[in-house]
Amino acid sequence: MQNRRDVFKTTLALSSLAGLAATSAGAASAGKPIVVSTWDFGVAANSAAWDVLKTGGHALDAVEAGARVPEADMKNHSVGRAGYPDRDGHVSLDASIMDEQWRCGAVAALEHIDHPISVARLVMEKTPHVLLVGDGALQFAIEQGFTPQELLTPESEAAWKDWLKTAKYESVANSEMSTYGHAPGSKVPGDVHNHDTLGMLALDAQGRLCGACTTSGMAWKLRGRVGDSPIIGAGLYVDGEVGGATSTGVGEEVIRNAGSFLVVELMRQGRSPQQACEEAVMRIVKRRPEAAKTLQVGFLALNTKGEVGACAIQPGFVYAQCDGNKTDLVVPSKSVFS
Ligand code: SD4
Repeated sequence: MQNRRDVFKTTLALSSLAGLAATSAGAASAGKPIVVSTWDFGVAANSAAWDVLKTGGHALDAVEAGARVPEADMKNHSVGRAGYPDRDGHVSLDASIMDEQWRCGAVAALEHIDHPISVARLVMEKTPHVLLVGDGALQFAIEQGFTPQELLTPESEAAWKDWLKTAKYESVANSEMSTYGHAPGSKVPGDVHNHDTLGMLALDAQGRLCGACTTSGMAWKLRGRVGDSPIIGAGLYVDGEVGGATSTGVGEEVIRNAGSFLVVELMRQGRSPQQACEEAVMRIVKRRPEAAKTLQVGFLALNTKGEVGACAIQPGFVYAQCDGNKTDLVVPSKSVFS
C-alpha cells in the first residue's frame, strides 16, 4: 500500500513535471512532418526516417527505415543484430509496427534474423495475422527471403559468459542505466547491461502517423521471455485519428497496464501527449509503489497535431526529435523520481 507521504511525494514530483512540460516537450504544426524516438540512439534512427519524410514519403516507410538503424548497429547491445542474448546464450528479438489505419504486425522471440522490424511489417502486409513468434516467425522470415545467421557476436558472447560467472543463472529484471540527468557518480537503478528499446513515432506531410518498436529485450532473460515491444497496445500503439505512443523500460510493467494504449486513449479523451505520458507513468507507480522505486518505464507520445510528450519513472530517459527545423536533438524528459 502506498502511504500518504509517498502519494504526496509523487503528486509533488508530477506537479513540478507539469511546469517543465511546456519548455522541453516539442511541438510541430499540423501537416509538418516530425519523427521522435526513444533514447540517444534515436538520433541516428531519426535521421534515416527523416530522409523518407522530407521527400513526402509515407510515415510507415520512415519508421521502418529508422528502426533498421539500431538493428544493424554492431555497437548497440539492446536492439537487433548485436543484442545481448538470453540466459542460455540465444539472441531473440521482438518488434512491432503499426500504421495510421490500425493495421499492425509483430514478431516475438525471433532468432537468427537481423531486421525483426521488417519481418513485423511483412506479417502486417502479407498475412491475416498480427503476431508471429519463435520458430514460426523464423520460418515466415525465411519464406520471405531473409537469410538466417548467427546473431551472437563475440562481444555479446563474452559479456554473457561474464554474467554467467556471478549470476547463478538467475534472470533479473534490470533497468536502464543511462547517465543522462544523473549527477556524476550517483547511484541509479540497473546494471551495466542496461536494456533499451527503439520506439519511434512519425507523422508525415500528409498527416499519417505510424510507429515502430524494436528490441532484444532484457539481457539474460529467460528463454522464451517476451517483453512489451511486440505487444500491440503495450510497447506500441497508434490511432491515426489521435496519436501514437511507445514505451521503453521493464516490459512486464508496461504489459500489465496496457501502457501505450493507455497513453493514446488518454490523448483521445483530451490530454496532451505530455499529460497522457505522465498519467500513464503514475498509474504504474501508484499500482506498485515499492517496485517502482527501482524500475524504469518511459513513455513517448506524438499526437496528430505534431505535439510531443514524454515521461519516465526514473531520471535518465531521453528521446530524440527531428522536425526539419531543429536538427536531431536529445531532449531530457520528465521523471517521477529524481
Ligand atoms: C522489454 N521494454 O523487453 C523492453 C526493453 C526495454 O529499455 O525497453 N528496455 O521489456
